[in-house]
Amino acid sequence: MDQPYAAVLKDKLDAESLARLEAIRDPRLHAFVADAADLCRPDAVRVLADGDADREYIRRRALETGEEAALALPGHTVHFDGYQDQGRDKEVTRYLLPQGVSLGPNLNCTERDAGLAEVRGFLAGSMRGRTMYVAFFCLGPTLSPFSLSCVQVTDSAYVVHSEHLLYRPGYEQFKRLGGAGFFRFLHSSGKLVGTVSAQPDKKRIYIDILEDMVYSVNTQYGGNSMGLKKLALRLAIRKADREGWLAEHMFVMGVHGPRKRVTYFAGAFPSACGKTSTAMVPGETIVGDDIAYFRPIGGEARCANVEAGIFGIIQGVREKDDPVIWKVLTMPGEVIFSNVLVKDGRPWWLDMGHELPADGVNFSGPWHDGKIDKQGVEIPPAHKNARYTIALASLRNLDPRFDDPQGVPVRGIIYGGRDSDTSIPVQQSFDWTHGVITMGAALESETTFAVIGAEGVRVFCPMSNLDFLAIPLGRYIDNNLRFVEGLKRPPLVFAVNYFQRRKDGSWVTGMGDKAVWLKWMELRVHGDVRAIPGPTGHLPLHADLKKLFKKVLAKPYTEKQYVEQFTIRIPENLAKLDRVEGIYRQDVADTPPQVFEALAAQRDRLQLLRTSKGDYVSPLDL
Ligand code: SPV
Ligand code: MN
Repeated sequence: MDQPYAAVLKDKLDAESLARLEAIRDPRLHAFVADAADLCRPDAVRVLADGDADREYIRRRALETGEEAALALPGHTVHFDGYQDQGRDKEVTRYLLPQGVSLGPNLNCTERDAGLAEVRGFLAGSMRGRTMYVAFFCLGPTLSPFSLSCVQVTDSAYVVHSEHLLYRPGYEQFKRLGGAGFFRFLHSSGKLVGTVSAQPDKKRIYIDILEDMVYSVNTQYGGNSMGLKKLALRLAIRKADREGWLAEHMFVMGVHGPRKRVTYFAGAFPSACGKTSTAMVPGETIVGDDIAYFRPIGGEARCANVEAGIFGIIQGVREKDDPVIWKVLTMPGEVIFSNVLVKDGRPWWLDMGHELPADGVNFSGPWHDGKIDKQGVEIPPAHKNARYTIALASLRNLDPRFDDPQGVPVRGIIYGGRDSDTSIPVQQSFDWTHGVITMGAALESETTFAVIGAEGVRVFCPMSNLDFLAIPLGRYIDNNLRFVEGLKRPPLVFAVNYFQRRKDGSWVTGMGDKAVWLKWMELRVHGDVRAIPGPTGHLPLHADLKKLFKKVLAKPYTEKQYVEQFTIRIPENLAKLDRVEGIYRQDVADTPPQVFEALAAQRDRLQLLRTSKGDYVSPLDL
């Protein structure tokens, strides 16, 4: 080990940890760990290897530090984040911008030197009295073209425990490859009251794009503290841009068609808009629910789940609608519940299909019905963004190819947002470019609780990935457009909308109907059903949906329902085109010209149809 690091590390590491670090022959890694220790001043540094002993050690530490508490069922624990730390915090998540680099006005940036000084100032001495853990992971399957090495340094056993469930082990990979282009994450809990941040105003998540490194401090919420999740996605988007692949906010799943056919789809939905529940639709198989990398391999679009677990929203998980998850959450096995209500050692969450206790412990501390916070706002029994963390291995619907080093071949991409009044439940684009632009780049969605801020506001949400973009938006769209160059068979592109409402606010489609849309898309991939060309894409035929509703859900599906759901709302669609085009014209200097062309062509088709058929056009009149 190089001399300058040796002194710092020898002082803090026991012999085993030192040997483990030295076994990775990469001076950048040694420098990173030494710098973190020197800056944060932990009492001890523990370097973790792959394997059960260290996993068990971390589980124990999370209980000893009080970051997690045991629940009644074996393997179940609960973790609470601070009252103001219940979701990703966009405002304080920033790119450190080196001189001369611009990421466009859609991305939150801060000048690099000032940002580094600020965040390192908050980190200085922040681990006194604690142990600093050094943990190694692999994003994507190991020994695969998708593999990406990451090292997480943190003083939170909860963070490491979560990552043990959510990611593949990476220590052996580091030993084999050295760091080779690895990502580094430094998280410190900061000053605490109990187990949550004492200084929420000093919460910072700063992404150093020059160094492939992220700093996070004074936060516990997983989406802010776990480097491997959305912070790694940001770095991966930059790496993908450099290397010619894609890093997306997408689930991956196998949809099961006729004669045992399995067709793989990837789908981008904003947070809390049905991504996990789509990937978990009964009868299908899940590869992943949140982040996927895409590579062209052998002339095919292939993709891999970056993760090995689920950090899922627990609100609304019910025995009847989500039998697979329900079972995992109610049987012994390793589960971390976060920000639920706990009463008598049992976790309770919103909309679980059971009446909740009138008191217990939640993210506000001891809680009782009617408890109000400092602003006089009533505190719900559990937070809407309460979550469960589990390994995918605990799911009985796990797709057998989930760990395939070559990924799975993707035949369809699905874009979906929370849209109460504009788009129809399912449609297929005319081609890749039309889909990427009018369904992906033009995606809008109403905001949810997954991000701190107001809910229900319609926002621009390209590819459901805007929150994580780390390159200028136009460039990212261009990468998506060009991804299929040279592919023998580009995936088909679809758009879905589960959130259409009537004027009185009631839902137009049923919660479980997505199972039918998936089967229809699967049949379209193989050319097994016809479709009706409309102004915004190809629509399903009533007869095909009717058959599928009967077969998949044993439900009738009337022509009246079909007409209500699939009527093209021309004024709403035109207004959306105006909004989206306005954003690209005003804010996105590097918008590829195809975007304007595709939006204009869509406008022309809608206007032409309006001239002959009026504002609202039934699919039967197309
Ligand atoms: C999301 O919000 O999209 C999530 C959870 O998947 S988080 O880790 O907060 O990003
Ligand atoms: Mn997500």
